[in-house]
Amino acid sequence: MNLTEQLLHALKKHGARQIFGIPGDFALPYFRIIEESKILPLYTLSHEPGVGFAADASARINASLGVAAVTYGAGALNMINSVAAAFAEKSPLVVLSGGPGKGESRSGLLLHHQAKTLDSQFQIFKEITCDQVRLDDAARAPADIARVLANCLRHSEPVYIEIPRDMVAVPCAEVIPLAPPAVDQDALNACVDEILERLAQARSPVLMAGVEVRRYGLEDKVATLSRRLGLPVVTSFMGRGLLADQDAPLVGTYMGVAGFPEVTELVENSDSLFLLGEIICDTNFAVSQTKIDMRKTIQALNGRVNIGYHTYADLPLTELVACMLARVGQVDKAFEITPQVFPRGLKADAASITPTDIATAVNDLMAEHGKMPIASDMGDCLFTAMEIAHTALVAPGYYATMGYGVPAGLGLQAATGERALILVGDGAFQMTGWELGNCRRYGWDPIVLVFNNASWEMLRTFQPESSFNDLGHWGFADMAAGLGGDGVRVTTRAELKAALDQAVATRGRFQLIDVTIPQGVLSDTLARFVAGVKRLNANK
Ligand code: S1T
Ligand code: MG
Repeated sequence: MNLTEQLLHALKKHGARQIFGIPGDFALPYFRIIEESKILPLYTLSHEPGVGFAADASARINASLGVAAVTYGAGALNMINSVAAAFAEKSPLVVLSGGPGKGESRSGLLLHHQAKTLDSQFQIFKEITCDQVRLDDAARAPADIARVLANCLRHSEPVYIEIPRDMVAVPCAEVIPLAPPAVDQDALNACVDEILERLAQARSPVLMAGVEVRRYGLEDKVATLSRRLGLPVVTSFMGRGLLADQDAPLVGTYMGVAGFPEVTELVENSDSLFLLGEIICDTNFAVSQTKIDMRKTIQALNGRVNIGYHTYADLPLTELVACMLARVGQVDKAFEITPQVFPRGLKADAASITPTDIATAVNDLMAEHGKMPIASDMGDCLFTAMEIAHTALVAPGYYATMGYGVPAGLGLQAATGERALILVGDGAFQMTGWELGNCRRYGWDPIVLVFNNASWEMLRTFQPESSFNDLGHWGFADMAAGLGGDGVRVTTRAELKAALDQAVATRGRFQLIDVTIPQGVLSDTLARFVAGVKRLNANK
């Protein structure tokens, strides 16, 4: 077998289920092998940021590797932001890039797509990946690929694999996956003893499930652990959607001053907050009413456990959860929680539409037709998602890049076969919404809700005096047919309900609902967030 085929088999063995990509002349040779070998299905999209976002979403929704295949230079460097988002949010994304062959650097000519040096791209990707390799030696390639893919899964962070175009068809041995490193059982048991003791002594312990719980495929185990320990569970803003399909005592999403009061009170009054796989970042904790004393928390992240002022190193989350589960017996504790209540019963009248009306309409829709997984972009649409009943959600809740929503919804349907509900603002749709034009080729049919307030509204809330936030109204509904879908513009709540009913009844074509939202009208959640941030800033 050749080097590319061995790489593809290795990707599949490590959990990859499809590849998203855009070729170029440095990539044509390996793309041909991808297509002809049929080892993994290939979906080409229209712009590399979308390729990265779709591959990232496929990794998150399946808790496995996502694969983004691009050409050298113009392709790979065009995807930097998507890979940075995956790195920041611990998504195991594999970047495959074509590259110049060995002899090409000796021509004495500068190569097209070359930035500074031929090695610049490799160096740039070092900053946003946990491991990298250039496959320029077939003898070393199997071990290099095994190491890089093992690190991608172990750290749940992107990796970079450059395939020189003169190496793609070179004979190559099989890639043997590496066994995970041994864990110090004494340290693991001591750590679990200490955690269980702290939780048992606490008056009001709370478990906050973070993204690593999903990345390592631990949601069902964590749900069981929380029931056995009698721990109410919350998620952070970034962790929204976690445990949605599990039997867990899930209270809701913590957003400090912007969140639901009963969740804020539970978290900020806890005397033992167990942060399981949670990234300690500003979008998750900056809006705390009372500064959470991180020293009183138990933090398990990145293979380390911090308790008070000491750290247990090299304890993978998977091992920690398994060891705790083995200790907590077989019986669930009986205890009550007050789960977050979500808006229901949209008045289908002639009133204009607010983002919270959209959440209400979606809650009604899911109550009638069943849950849909959601892909959300950054903007008020993501704050509105906090008002939608718990369901699987992929969104850039920490790195906060725009452009994620539509490609991520396509990646979600490619990876699971499930129809996605996509939430996206008009500004973000201008960036990557056109990827919808690829749905027809692949039979994808998401329902797309465009929050069209003709504005970069999140920015206007913080700087209302700037007119550059005015975008003017784009008629996205009119553009849908040309892209192979159906589009409708709605301006009243009655029209919104009718459009959603029509969309859910129509399969095989994407359904775009261009929702006109009066400028300055925010979701209840974003309004609380903005007021809270302004209040916190005023008190600094
Ligand atoms: N460019 C990219 C790729 N991502 C970003 N997050 C930004 C710029 C900055 C930015 C925001 S929110 C926002 C911008 C430009 C406006 C979003 O507009 P739209 O999609 O219409 O949503 P809404 O009207 O609901 O705000 C964040 C704060 O950095
Ligand atoms: Mg907008």
